[in-house]
Amino acid sequence: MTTGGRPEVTAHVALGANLGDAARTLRDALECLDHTPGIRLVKASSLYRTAPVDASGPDYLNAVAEVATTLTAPGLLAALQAIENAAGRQRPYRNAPRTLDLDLLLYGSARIDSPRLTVPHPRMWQRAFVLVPLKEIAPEMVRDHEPGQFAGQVVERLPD
Ligand code: PH2
Ligand code: MG
Ligand code: MG
Repeated sequence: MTTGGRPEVTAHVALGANLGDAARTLRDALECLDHTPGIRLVKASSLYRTAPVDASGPDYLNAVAEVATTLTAPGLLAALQAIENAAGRQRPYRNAPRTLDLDLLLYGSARIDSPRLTVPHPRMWQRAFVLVPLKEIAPEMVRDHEPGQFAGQVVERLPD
């Protein structure tokens, strides 16, 4: 909690990349998050190599971060998009291979359904590439959604 300002909210962010040096990009993005005013990195999962889901192209590297933020949810979304853009993110078509994808999964206990932002992320509970790293850092969040049910989705933890 900071004195005087907005109280901190715990939020969870999914990181993904499958173009370029994905490991470097994800590590840089974690650092960038921590250096963004109003965002403090609390925990980061390991990196995971994952097979593309509903997408073509190379395998992804994925991770999940827990942050504490004094930004509003739209403010946090804007900060995530700025970091994506700085990493050279292009959007030629839906689910195209990308240098960096930062998705807001959870913003405290908020439920948000606006044209630009849906929280909790509507597809997170079907995606082992989100739930396996989320379970590593916040097992209580996935208690009712065992990643074991995603037998067909290949997720391999990389050594640190
Ligand atoms: N992101 C997608 C679509 N498919 N598959 C994997 N393995 N990892 C991702 O991050 C991912 C995906 C859309 O954002
Ligand atoms: Mg995504
Ligand atoms: Mg995205």
